[in-house]
Amino acid sequence: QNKVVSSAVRDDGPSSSLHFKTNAETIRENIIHHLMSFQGRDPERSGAVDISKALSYTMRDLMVEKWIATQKTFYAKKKKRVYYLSLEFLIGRSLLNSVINLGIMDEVKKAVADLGYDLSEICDEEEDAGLGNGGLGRLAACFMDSIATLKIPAYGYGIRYEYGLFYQQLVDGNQVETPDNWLRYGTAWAFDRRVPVFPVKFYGHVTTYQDDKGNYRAQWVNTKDVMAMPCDMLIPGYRNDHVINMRLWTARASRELDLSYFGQGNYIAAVESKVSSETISKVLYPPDHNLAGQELRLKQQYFFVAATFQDIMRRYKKKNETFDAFPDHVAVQLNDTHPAIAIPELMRLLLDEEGIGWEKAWDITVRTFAYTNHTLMPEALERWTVELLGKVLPRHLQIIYEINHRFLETVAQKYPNDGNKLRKLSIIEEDGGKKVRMAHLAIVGSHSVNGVAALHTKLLQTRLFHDFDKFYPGKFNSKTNGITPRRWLLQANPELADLISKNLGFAWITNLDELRNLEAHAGKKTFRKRWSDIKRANKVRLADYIFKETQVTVDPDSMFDVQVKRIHEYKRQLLNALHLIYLYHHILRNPGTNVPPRTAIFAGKAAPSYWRAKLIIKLITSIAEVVNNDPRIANRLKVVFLPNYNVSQAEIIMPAADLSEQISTAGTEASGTGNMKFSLNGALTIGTLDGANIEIREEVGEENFFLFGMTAEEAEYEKLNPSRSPMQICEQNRDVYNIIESLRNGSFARGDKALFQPLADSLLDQYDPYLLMLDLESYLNCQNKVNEAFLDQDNWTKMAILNVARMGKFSTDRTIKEYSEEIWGILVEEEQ
Ligand code: 4GP
Repeated sequence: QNKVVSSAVRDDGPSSSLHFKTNAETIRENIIHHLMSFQGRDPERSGAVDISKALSYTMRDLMVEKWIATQKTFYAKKKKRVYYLSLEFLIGRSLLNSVINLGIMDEVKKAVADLGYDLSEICDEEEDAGLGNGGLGRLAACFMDSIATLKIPAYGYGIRYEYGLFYQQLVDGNQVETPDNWLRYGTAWAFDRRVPVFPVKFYGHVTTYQDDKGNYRAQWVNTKDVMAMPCDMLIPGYRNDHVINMRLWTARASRELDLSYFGQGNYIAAVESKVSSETISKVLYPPDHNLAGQELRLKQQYFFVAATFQDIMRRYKKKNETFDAFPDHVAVQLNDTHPAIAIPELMRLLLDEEGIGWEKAWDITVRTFAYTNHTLMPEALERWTVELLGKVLPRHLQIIYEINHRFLETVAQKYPNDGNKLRKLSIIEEDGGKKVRMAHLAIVGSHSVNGVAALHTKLLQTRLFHDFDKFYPGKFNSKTNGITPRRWLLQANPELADLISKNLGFAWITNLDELRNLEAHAGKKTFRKRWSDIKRANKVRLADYIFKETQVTVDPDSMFDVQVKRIHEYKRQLLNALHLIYLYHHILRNPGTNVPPRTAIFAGKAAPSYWRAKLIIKLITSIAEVVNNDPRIANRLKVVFLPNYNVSQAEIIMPAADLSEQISTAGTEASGTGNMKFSLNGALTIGTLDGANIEIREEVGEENFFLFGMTAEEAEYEKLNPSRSPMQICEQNRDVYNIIESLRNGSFARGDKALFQPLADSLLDQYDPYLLMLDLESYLNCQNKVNEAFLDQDNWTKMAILNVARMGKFSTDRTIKEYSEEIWGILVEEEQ
């Protein structure tokens, strides 16, 4: 039976609750109360689903009291507040996390056991809240946990999508998307509220009028309005009685049914108008790193920004008469450019609603905003056509033009007669139809711009935003990402967390640097034995899961070689696949080889319109079909693709991995956070010098990291001055030739030669932007080293322990402290 969480979650009793006494008895009573009063269920006839919901409500009750108390402290202390604006929060499940953070594990387990259930079974009933695509959304969720744990007065703001990221099925090895109807049975975690409800305007046009002081003011009129209704999700800090919330907005029609249509007897038109307003919060856009340029996406962005700012203003005005102190009380962090329309929105509120002059309004605005960039992919840089922006948000377009005009004046002062500079820095792109560059708007309108790992920030400063870095010295800064150790070790890997706590105490949970003390244990044989037993148990758990999901049997004693993340060419799942083909050929040719048995595990979603990424999935599942069914391989190589990767699946995968594949082309992955999750759970990394891999390697030591491939500088140079063409590499290396040939001769496509031809073509293309062929030999050699190292299991375990011991830096507690002190101007109180 899976143990849900360690007894090592402190046993010094429940953290103090304010009202409701938390012992197993009262928890059980509350579960029964919820079952009957809210769910209308007979406790004797209810099942795990009902109990799961009733327990969630019980946890929520506990959190509400703490949340109210927390909010009061914010008001009482007149604290500066942080607003984290994000179109995505990839939360996953909340039940187990709240039990852990509230510090009542033993009581809850007992209460549930008294009702005849095991807590893990109850937790498995919960649907994932998949309100994000990948790294950017998951980072936001980890941030919320750290913000609550560090008691920073902050709120997350976003959209309560009715449908999260699509559900991925594999049909004949191909990705098929179905809607993720996560709210089908309701969720206990979201408080739908009736107040405050705010109108959000769209379309219309701008007029001017003279105000009572004789000044001309703009007025946005004849708009179509949609109402924003708040829904709060509570986030408990780790055992500190502190509970914050994310406020997610739902779109509602401003009038239930449009009476003008209704009066004309046109009932259908009346309903249509309601449906169209409410579409705004229906569904999360699935392409990550990509811009759709669609009107609905722009409306989603403005919808949540406009509602959020009405909420911010409401709160600010309760305590302040003027706006002079606004930036001293409000910090707004923009999670990528998705909420960047907030910059002209705050200007609009200050100018048009509050009657403040431009200079002052602009000063307030810039001091309020900070912007985080999450990707170097050029296709991810959001640009809205002037036509679309002017149609949907006419007043904002005027303001953006004025911001740009004033900004370009300052540029011209610094670089007189340099039209090229103006063109490069301008917020408006002129070539090929006018577009608003949201990244430029975000940089100009913020006092801080940060990248998410050291290399990423450097590349922003030297490549993507070089001219801006020169123009605004000191505005760019780096904040290396992290992960929350509560979810990604304490919750996901309870046995390992237990072992660590038994040897080091509990301090690591909120001070991850404490893990350093594990180094002293790496040399002890009994400790290593216990460590590897735990790893094996986690692998058995994953093997069972794999069987359940794919009906493939895998050997827990084989090397679990894992690549899980969104499917993207730059992340190079294809490179991994090429190695598996090599390994397959190698074992066939050398039946006596001593390469250790390996299980290659993949998971990840491709954007529905990204056909090449989908073809890569098809290739992996096709390799799996051939390899897994070839008796000559005798189980020495297995390949699996787990469908529907999500947070809960990651929680099973991470603790079971031996090898973590972080193999993006150097200079393309901004940071990565999966790399941190693996390493914190004792997997060794095979990786390139990209994103946070570089910093992970620095921390864990180069001898505990399998490095291959070019540096970002080399990759950049090779793109312009290739040292060898892919064709030459193919001709010079027999193994490589055989790999490519097998893509072309239909070996993995039931004889269909055309199926994977596009992949072979891209590999042999002189201009492959991801340089797979140039890194392939180095990757294959490095995988050989991995094989050798894995044969010495005891030493492998030692390296794994050192990896975990040195991961302290990658806690989001550290990341959030840096944001807080260096960007938001809020000192984090040390409590321990
Ligand atoms: C991701 C980046 O690709 C990843 O490297 C980074 O770790 C993560 O953000 C968090 O900063 N970007 C996205 C995106 O998910 O949609 O742009």
